[in-house]
Amino acid sequence: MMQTLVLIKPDGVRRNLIGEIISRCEAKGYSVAHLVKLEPSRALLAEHYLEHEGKPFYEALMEFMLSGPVVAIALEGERVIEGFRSLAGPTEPTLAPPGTIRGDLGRDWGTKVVQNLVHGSDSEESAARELAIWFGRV
Ligand code: DAT
Ligand code: MG
Repeated sequence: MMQTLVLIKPDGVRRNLIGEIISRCEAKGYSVAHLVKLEPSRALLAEHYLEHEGKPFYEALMEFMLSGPVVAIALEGERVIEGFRSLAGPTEPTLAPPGTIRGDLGRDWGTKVVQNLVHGSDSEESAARELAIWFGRV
């Protein structure tokens, strides 16, 4: 069965939105295969965000992701990779359509890095890579 990596970022955890976000995934019909709340190391985050190294927002992104606990979820179901991206909505919460996680629950807080509550893998290759980083072989 297909899986994707979902992260509830520190803003989502701080705002007590873990249940709300997981509810939306489950209501859509996807299942939580694995779940852990943790404070990731800089090394783990550097591996996760390899593609963004060197970008102007990279350091702010790392600081934000290190600012508190996150929840990592292996979410499961047919076409769940694209399905979760659709549930999450586009990167910019200001422009994300109502009905999406980022559109309903997020906004611009004037920070250097966009705080948008969730991460979702963007392809089968990313999902395999990211699930291995966060969950190893489980
Ligand atoms: P997504 O999370 O929608 O896949 P991404 O992978 O391009 O977006 O970027 C990772 C995160 O970095 C994103 O969730 C928010 C932040 N980010 C992306 N582009 C940004 C930008 N131009 N300015 C500030 N933060 C940005
Ligand atoms: Mg991405």
